[in-house]
Formats: sequence, C-alpha cells, structure tokens
Amino acid sequence: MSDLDQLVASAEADFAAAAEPAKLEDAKARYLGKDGSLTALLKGLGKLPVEERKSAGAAINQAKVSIESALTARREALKTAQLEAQLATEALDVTLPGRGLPRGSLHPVTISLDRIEQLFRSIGFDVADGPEIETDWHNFTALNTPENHPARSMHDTFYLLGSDGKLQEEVLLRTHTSPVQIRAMLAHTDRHRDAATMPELRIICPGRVYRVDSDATHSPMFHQVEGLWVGEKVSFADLKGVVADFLRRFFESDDLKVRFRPSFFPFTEPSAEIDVAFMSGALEGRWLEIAGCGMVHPNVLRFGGFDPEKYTGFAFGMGPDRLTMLRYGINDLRLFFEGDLRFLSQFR
Ligand code: 2U9
Repeated sequence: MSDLDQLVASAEADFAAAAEPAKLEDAKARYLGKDGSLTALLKGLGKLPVEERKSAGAAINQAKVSIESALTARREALKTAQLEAQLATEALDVTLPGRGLPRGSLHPVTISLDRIEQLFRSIGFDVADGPEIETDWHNFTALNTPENHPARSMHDTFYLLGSDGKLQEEVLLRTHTSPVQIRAMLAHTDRHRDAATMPELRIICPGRVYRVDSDATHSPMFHQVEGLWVGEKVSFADLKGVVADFLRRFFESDDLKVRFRPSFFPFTEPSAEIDVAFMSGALEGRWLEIAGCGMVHPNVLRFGGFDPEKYTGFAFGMGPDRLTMLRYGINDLRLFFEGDLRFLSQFR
C-alpha cells in the first residue's frame, strides 16, 4: 500500500473512532488542518522536480478528496446517531389514548333537588328561597313553637355572636326551611291584601338547614324541602294525593306503598309522619319514615297573614339527603360531604 493510501486508511480509521463531533473535528485537523499531514504533503510539492509535481499533486488531491468524503460521511453518521438517540429518549407514543379533561358533575343531592323542583313545578308549585341566617321570630315564634321548646335550646340550634362577641339570642341558623314559608305567606297576603279573593299559595322551599347534631346519620348541615298549599278548600285529602303522587314519581315506582301515621308538630294540626314501602329491591316490604306533614296550624296561618276562618292549608317537610340515599342505595350520609370523586363521579 502506498504512503498516500495508508494516510487515507489511517484518516478513515481515526474518523470512525471519533464517537462525537468534537473528536471528529480534532481528527480532521490532524489531516486537513493548517499543520495536518495531508496539508504538509501539499506544501512539499514545490520541492519536487517539475516532472514529478503534476502526478504527485494529482495523487495527493485524490487522497484529499477521499479523506474529505470520509469526513463528510462520518459527520452525517454522527448527526443521524445523535438524532436517533434524542428521538429515543423523547419518545412520544401518539397512538396512546388521550388523557381527557376532568369533567365535573352534579352532586347527587343537587340531582335530587332538581328532580323534586321539576316534579312540583309540574303540578303548579313555585320554588321559594330565603336567608339561612334567620330571626328567632321567623324560625320559631311564627311556627307556633313555644318559648320553652327544646328545639330552641343552644343544644339543638346554632345561635350567632354579634360584633361585640356576645350571643345574639334573636339571630340563628335556620333549623328548617319553614321561615321561608312564613316570609312567602306574608309577601303573598300583603300583595293581595285588598283583593276580594286571594289566589292560592303553592310553594316548595328547598335549601340548607342547620342543627347541633353530628354522627353517621346526622350532619350539622343538611337539606330540606318543605311544601305549602294554602287556599279556601285545601284538605288533608289533597295533602295525601299530592304527597303520594310525588313520592311515586320521585322513586319511579307506581306500586310504592305510602301511609300516613298520626304524629305531632307545633306548626301543623292534625299532623302525620309519612312512611313508604318499596315493592322490590333490597328494602322490599319494609316501612321507612320519609317525611312529615299536616294541616297548617291556625296560629301559623294567622302569623302568615291568612284568616284561618276562611283559609286552610297543608304543609309537609322531607329530607332530600335521605331521599337520595334511598333512591341510589347509599348507606352513609357522610359520603355526601367528603368530596371524594370516586363516590361523586358515579352519579354522572
Ligand atoms: C309552615 C307551616 C307548616 C312543615 C312540616 C314536617 C312536618 C316534618 C321533617 C321531615 C324530615 C323535617 O327534613 S326533616 O328532618 N319535617 O316532619 N315539616 S310539617 O310544616 C310547615 C312549614 C311551614 C308555614
């Protein structure tokens, strides 16, 4: 092998051994740089006799072309290798399914409240609301609840502190949505004060209520829906029909059994507890207490601005938390308030 062939072979070996671009450029300098061995040969041409110069020059140039092409090939190879390594570490599998955007959903109790509102609206009820911080008068007095009734005690009701830090005995967190009914009755009788015949008042009041109570089946905050229908000839028979029809539609069960059991509430007379029994499912045949109701007490009608000699009305109250537990088979009330998405996202 000629000296030139050896030089080319050695350059090719050096280029192949260079594992990264900087090493390759070092190797290039050793052959093609200012002080490189091929450059030295080119410089030495002038010292050759004229007759040898042409062929020697052509041979050296040929070697230079070979070294340069080996260099170019190695540069490309290193570039490709670097790109492949980068692609391997930054690998992105575009065929994977997308992660999707987390979507919120309605709380199961909200779903029930919406359903309850829709069912009552369909038979001519309006939906009313009012403040959660109430006066003692709207929450108790106007509801015929006596001064010494246990519900009024601090053991059962949250009272509020004034800005002076002192207990405000007149201000509390409402213990039921009944004060909303009182406010609606007062607004209604005031609006129609001078009319010969007053239109009927039909409302439901859904909302949050508060009691000093907390265990597996009681939360200090819970929900209530109360209903009220006042008119000139409203009877207990109307109450039974409205409530039983509502419960059968709410539970989507035409054969749901409904019974009214005598009871006592200060704001109604007579009063009854409402029980239901399902005709299928895990609770089949068992009577479950689900709501309370009664004919509005004459004192309460009077507090609302109605003449109890002329008007009668019925009222009922139920707990949508419990209705929701029954409808979906949920056994622990606390699940509603823990915000666990594994639970909540099942009601989408
Ligand atoms: C006015 C007049 C009467 C509302 C009534 C009940 C019976 C009752 C409970 C059911 C389960 C409360 O949610 S619960 O814990 N309610 O038993 N509520 S009668 O009577 C009224 C309301 C307002 C003006």
